Amino acid sequence: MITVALAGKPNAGKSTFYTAATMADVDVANYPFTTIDANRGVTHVRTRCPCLDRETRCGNENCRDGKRYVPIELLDVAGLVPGAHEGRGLGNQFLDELTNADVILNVVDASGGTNAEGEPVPVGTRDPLEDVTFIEREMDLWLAGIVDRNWEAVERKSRSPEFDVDEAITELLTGFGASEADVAAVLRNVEYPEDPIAWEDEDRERLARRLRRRTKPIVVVANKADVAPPENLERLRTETDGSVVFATADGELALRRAEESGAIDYDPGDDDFEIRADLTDAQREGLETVREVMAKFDGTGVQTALDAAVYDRLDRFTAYPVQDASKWTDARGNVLPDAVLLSRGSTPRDLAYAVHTDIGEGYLHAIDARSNRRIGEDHELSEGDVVKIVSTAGQ
Ligand SMILES: Nc1nc2c(ncn2[C@@H]2O[C@H](COP(=O)(O)OP(=O)(O)O)[C@@H](O)[C@H]2O)c(=O)[nH]1
Ligand SMILES: [Mg+2]
Repeated sequence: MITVALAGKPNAGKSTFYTAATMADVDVANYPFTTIDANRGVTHVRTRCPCLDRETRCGNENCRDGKRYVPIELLDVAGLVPGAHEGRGLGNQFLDELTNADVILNVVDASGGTNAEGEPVPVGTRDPLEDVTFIEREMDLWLAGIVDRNWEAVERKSRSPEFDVDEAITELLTGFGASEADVAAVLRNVEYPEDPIAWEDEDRERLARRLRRRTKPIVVVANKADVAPPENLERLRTETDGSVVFATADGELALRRAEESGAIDYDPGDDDFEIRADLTDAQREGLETVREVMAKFDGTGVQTALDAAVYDRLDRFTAYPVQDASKWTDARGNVLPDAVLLSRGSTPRDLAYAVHTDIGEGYLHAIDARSNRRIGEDHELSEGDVVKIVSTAGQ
């Protein structure tokens, strides 16, 4: 399963985001290091269900009226403070936790109401752009540290006649969780000395920075947008690469709780909601405040951030394996039973492997269940494809 990790300094709103997205109970409090152990939970990305192209909705538990929710894993790591890569504030433990993530949501306090350490200060005091860059810097330095600490081993190996510098670096970095393809792609684009002994700190840092960008892409979540001064919003919009998502994590949490209690109709990612039960004036007022924020930012931003991480940053798309190409069902008659997140460029055989190794190994051919035509071996699948896989392994 794809893993998205929440990173950020204490009090940025990570646990609030996590709780809202997973509706699990974790501590949400106004002091640093509330979250000591990494929390792992299931949340979803949202997409358009192919059942919208049929006469009736599929009825899958992850489909609400054609809004399809595809499970992913969400990780809530405790707050990072400047100097984390040197172990400050339990930094190493938290950074190690990020090793398991495919993509990072960098949650920043857009209101500027917390200092570098995450302690409350008057709103507008802290420049949120500093929160954006410090997380990247901490991650880069942390990875550079890993390379540094293992460099002696590379130097030792260089005395052997079969030594190959690319191979040695690949070995070092795959140990950290990078794939060989990632390391190869990074090495292709940097200049570096053949002899490991000639490497400078600068060479190692450059390597680490490039690899971090490739293996841990980041989406910036400008949280607390509900109380952020307009000039902060403007700066975040113009001075990041435009990929920032404005959010109100506690607005989302309020909606999820109201939805759970039956007070409102709301599906995560909607840009509005409907009140359906009698509420106290205070409850109604609270929800109306959230509604105003949603109108400004096209929703609470929580679902948008998750979708941006998986569909944009990781460049995934959703494909739907079925057994019956005309009914779009599995053997038990469930319509569109599974949704699989694949990397851009994936073929029907890749989908088969994603369903099950045996299905992949026994792959014979595939049928596009929309057109009922056979799909070529090299055909690249795309968002919303419904595919019947024919395999010797059955399905
Ligand atoms: N105004 C506002 N406050 C928020 C928002 N999200 C979280 N908070 C508050 O910020 C504080 C810290 O939140 P928490 O989730 O514990 O932060 P963490 O340390 O990053 O996990 C809590 O008081 C939250 O209620 C938001 O979107 N808007
Ligand atoms: Mg927390």
